[in-house]
Amino acid sequence: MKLHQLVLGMGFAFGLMASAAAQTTMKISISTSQNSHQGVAIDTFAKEVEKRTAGRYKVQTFYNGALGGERESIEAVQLGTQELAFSSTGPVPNFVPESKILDVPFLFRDKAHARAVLDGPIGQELLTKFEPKGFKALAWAENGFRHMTNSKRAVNAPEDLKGLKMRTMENPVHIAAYKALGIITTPMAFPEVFTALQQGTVDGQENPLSVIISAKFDQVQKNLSLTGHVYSPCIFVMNKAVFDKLSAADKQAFIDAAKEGTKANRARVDEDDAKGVADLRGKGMNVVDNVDKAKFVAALASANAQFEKDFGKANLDRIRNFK
Ligand code: EAX
Repeated sequence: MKLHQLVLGMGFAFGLMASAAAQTTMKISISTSQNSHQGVAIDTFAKEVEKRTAGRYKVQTFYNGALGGERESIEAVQLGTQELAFSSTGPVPNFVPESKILDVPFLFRDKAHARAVLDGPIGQELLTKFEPKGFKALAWAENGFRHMTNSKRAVNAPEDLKGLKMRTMENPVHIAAYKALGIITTPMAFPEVFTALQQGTVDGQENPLSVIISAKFDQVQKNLSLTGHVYSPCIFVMNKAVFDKLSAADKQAFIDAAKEGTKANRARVDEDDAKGVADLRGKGMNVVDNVDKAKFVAALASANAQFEKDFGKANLDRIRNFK
């Protein structure tokens, strides 16, 4: 072997080693700020992926809808222009219709119930429904229970909602239910909501305390009612082709990293729920904390009858009765 062949050969071998050790960078995005329950979810995920793959994979984190709203991010993941996204289920039915059942109002009793369903067989089975659509759903996480805010009046009962123009997520289940409550629904992507509230394009919106606080909606909304009308799940989604190319061990690393992200996310939602009302009162919001939920449930009777038709009463009962 001539010297130049040896050098070439060594160079080739070295190149292979270098590429095996090379770092692959992926992107993940959220629509809320870094200092939020979604921020801790993706920051924890990124840190855990890096740790669990010995730095071979790095996850770059984007906040505040910097890569687009939730629908755009999920679409980018489906197309593969973005590897990962963390999103509420708001726009998910447009991609995976089976997820709709989770967006039914007053379906879950409390966070413990919702988390148990999502971590149990029902939630795990729903994760698999993402696969034929080009996603690997890594884990469920959450926004928490949604409450209503508006700039017009204190909302104590459904009759106070009549004629209020409220921004909703781009979610067919929410839209049908809120219409039944008398709300004038205006679906809109999250990054546009603050300005829409500020300019009065809409009177109100609904989101969990975690979102209301991190998005500073108290600056543009006077009234908060603790309606807790619907649980808002979130999900870690990954492009399926990208996931499928990982080694078995790396696949597990990504799933475990998402589970760690979920733990941090839920802990932060609990913290925000514990101190959120006092915090928002301190910032000048008028908070109605004794909403008559039975009246809201009653006002949703016709919408619920439709949901039972669409999703199957047995499927809804399976979730309602899950212990
Ligand atoms: O995921 O669009 C919404 O209201 C969501 O709750 C928000 O983007 C956080």
